[in-house]
Amino acid sequence: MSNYHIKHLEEYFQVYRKSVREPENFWEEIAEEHFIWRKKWDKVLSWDFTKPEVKWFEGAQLNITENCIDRHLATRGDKTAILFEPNNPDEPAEHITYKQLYERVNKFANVLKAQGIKKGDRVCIYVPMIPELAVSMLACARIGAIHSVVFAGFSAKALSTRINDAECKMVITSDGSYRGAKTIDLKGIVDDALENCSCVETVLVAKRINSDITMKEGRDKWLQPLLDKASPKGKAEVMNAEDPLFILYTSGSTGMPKGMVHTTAGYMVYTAFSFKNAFQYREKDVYWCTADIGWITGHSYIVYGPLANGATTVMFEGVPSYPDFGRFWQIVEKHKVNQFYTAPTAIRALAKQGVELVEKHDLSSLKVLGSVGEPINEEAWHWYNDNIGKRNAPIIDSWWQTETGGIMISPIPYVTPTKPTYATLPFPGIQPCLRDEEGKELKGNQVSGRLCIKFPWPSMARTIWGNHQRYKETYFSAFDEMYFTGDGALRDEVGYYRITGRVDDVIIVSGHNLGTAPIEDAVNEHPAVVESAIVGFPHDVKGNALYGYVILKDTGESRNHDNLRKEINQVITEHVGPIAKLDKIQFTEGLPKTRSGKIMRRILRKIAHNDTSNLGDTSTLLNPEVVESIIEGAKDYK
Ligand code: 6R9
Repeated sequence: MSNYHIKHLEEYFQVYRKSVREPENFWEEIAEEHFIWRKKWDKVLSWDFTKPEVKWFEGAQLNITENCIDRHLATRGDKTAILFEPNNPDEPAEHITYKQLYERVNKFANVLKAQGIKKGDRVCIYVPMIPELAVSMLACARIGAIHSVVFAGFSAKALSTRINDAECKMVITSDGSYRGAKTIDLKGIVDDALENCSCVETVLVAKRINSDITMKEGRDKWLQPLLDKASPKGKAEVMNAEDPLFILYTSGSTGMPKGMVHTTAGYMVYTAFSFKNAFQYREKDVYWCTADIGWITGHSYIVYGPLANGATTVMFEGVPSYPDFGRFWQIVEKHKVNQFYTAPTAIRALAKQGVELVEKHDLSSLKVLGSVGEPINEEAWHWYNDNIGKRNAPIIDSWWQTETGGIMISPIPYVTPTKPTYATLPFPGIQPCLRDEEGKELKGNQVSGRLCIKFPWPSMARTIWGNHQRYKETYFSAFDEMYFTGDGALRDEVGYYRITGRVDDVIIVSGHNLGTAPIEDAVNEHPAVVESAIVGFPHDVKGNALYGYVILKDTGESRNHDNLRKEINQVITEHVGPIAKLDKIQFTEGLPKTRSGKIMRRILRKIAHNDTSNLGDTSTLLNPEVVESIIEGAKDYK
């Protein structure tokens, strides 16, 4: 039996049991067998959730880039590590071998050092999905600098907030970026952001779109000439197990984004282990995760997890709709992708386009399909299963968070039988539990409650940068001595988990606790509906009533909206019950979304409350323009 690579269900249960009964032995064996260390640990785990403080592999020394690059050179030097697929399909793809990656990372690391970056310094990376993004992260890790990647689509304001919070000494960026038919002036955004950031001394600029930009004397430097002069060799800095590897910001329900801090050894061990199992990666496979590296999904499952396994990982610069909505499938065919990992929002957008664009392409290489980021509704699950996997590639609906660092609850493909909309079973080492509102643990099956994790796992975030108190309050105060996820979940009759959505989305209508997620699922069942979002608004009698924002399919024919409203409420009555009927239904062209596809309910709630005076920073949205049109449309519902 191998603890590292699970191959059938019986083995999963054995491995899982061991991981719970003897967690330290379990992780120690994996760490011993599958990684290289400069020095082994003195203690596998020490933890105290009251402080909270968690340490994995204390006393160990290592460098994550030696595990992701150097150790593969002897056996996989000429294997493609990063397969870069440009925005423009006519531009050739770039195959970066492990040997080339070694040289590029060393050169970059040497440039960072020459520019005065030292172990522990923070470096902000604001780079589009081009190889320099992954290379610069690895270069930071190689010299022990802490990277803080900010999604290169965020506004100057969002960028400056993050740079200042982490007190970054350097920003790495590019002249601009391609996004479908558009170009974005990234350097201009950086210039605006830096008006408010006195901590930044140096800006390194990669050339991507050859635009005319201004370089600030003494601060801004073109990257390529520096790289050209740098040595392709270099020793990796020796890091302690608990030294921070990176900071990644995630938005809270209120206030400042939270800079989640991930540390070195535990993050490496868990992302590598979970990658191997969640995707059943085999040596010759080509793996593709469509996320942007600016999100945790990209950090863990484009860069660190795959490279720690010596995998070939695709990095796609563009968007699913360019040059047309068949682009994803064209790339799968072109590179014979074996594992494909994307988000429900992308699946729904592509499903809306019909199957003609799918059928043009040979997708027979696909062995595993993944979903992450939000609950996947039944319709999308079946579309993905039928049309992309041809019912031959299991779907792993993987639940996890920026804070958890790696996949927590997910089927293991070809091992765990899947069930639509269920994330199924916890990964080895992960001990989920459900609690009711009073904090009582709900034992047994067929229960639903708040999802908590009761035992530490190696890749959990250790703190919020500069604000440990907030870390404690957000994650360890709702329930005694447990990590609280903020999500609700149910456990079915066989112990499978289904994530039902954020519990902050619970609305109390006439004394009934209604989760918005199941009502949205019901609305989405209506054949005319693409997507919906439900929020509460104050009601004289019921306390709260429900307000639904609904996107309709574009069928070309006009339908009577009042009839549609009746039909939608009929579907809700059938699926959830009459208590969940919507008082107001506003048809809209779009819903405000974060870049990772999550609906910004905070904004919708304010609009439903008729309080649009202070909507907060909407510039980080994927589609800020939609907010105005929803406010306009809402005027008909007063
Ligand atoms: C990896 C990532 C975390 C939140 C999480 C939950 C939602 C993610 C999900 C899912 C249902 C899944 N979420 N995966 N909900 N099923 N398979 O997305 O991290 O951006 O921090 O978001 O996303 O609500 O709490 P992050």
